[in-house]
Amino acid sequence: MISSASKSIPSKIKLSYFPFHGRVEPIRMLLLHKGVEFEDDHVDLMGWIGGSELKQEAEYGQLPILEYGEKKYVQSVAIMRFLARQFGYYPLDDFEKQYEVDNVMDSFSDYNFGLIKAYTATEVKAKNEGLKSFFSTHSMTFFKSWDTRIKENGTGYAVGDSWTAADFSILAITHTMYTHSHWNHMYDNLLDSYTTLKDYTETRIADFGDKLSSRPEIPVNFIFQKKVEYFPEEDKQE
Ligand SMILES: N[C@@H](CCC(=O)N[C@@H](CS)C(=O)NCC(=O)O)C(=O)O
Repeated sequence: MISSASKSIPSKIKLSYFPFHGRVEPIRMLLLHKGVEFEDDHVDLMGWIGGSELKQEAEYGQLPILEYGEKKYVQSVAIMRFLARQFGYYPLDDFEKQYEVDNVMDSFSDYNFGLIKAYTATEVKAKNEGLKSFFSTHSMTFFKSWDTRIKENGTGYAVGDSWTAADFSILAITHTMYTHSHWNHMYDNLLDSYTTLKDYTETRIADFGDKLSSRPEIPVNFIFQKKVEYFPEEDKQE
């Protein structure tokens, strides 16, 4: 059992980010799982690019921004750790377990970097190569590692025997395989080779009840705002 640092929850919690999963989905999941009321503020991307007031004011000129009581917090992983400590999802006095949780939180960022790299190619053939590599190699590498971790931990959680920030980091990715296959058919059956990870995802997501499924759907990232297809015909051309 992991104890939390503080029980006092401010009346104002506002999480500002663009209207997609991106870096913020584990943070949203943590707050939803805990049942903490927060404003899920979806910032207009075009306004932001146009130099909105929020962009001018944001430390480092980036999102996400968490308003927590009177203070604003930035840097998604630092925010995640801050909230995890507050709400009992971070092992406060066990250095070894802290390392394990941090390891998985960092792997979430690396997974996402691969996604961005694959989708930012503009030329079709290059994008096809990127997509294939993202789904067949990059994703599999991370799924295999998470599958092994969960199997070896043997408790149904990523670290220790209860929910930690590591679980939200993994589930923010694997839950997508179930919810977004209509956006991108390449998500279909992607978890099938990793049965521990698949079972874990289904079990842990069930713990949320309807907290996740009752939200309005948002895309995985800005590139997924419309259906993304792999173009096999283009791939055949030299
Ligand atoms: N290390 C930062 C990176 C933040 C970041 O790159 N945010 C992107 C969105 S994912 C952003 O604000 N892009 C718009 C901009 O830089 O103007 C974090 O993890 O919060």
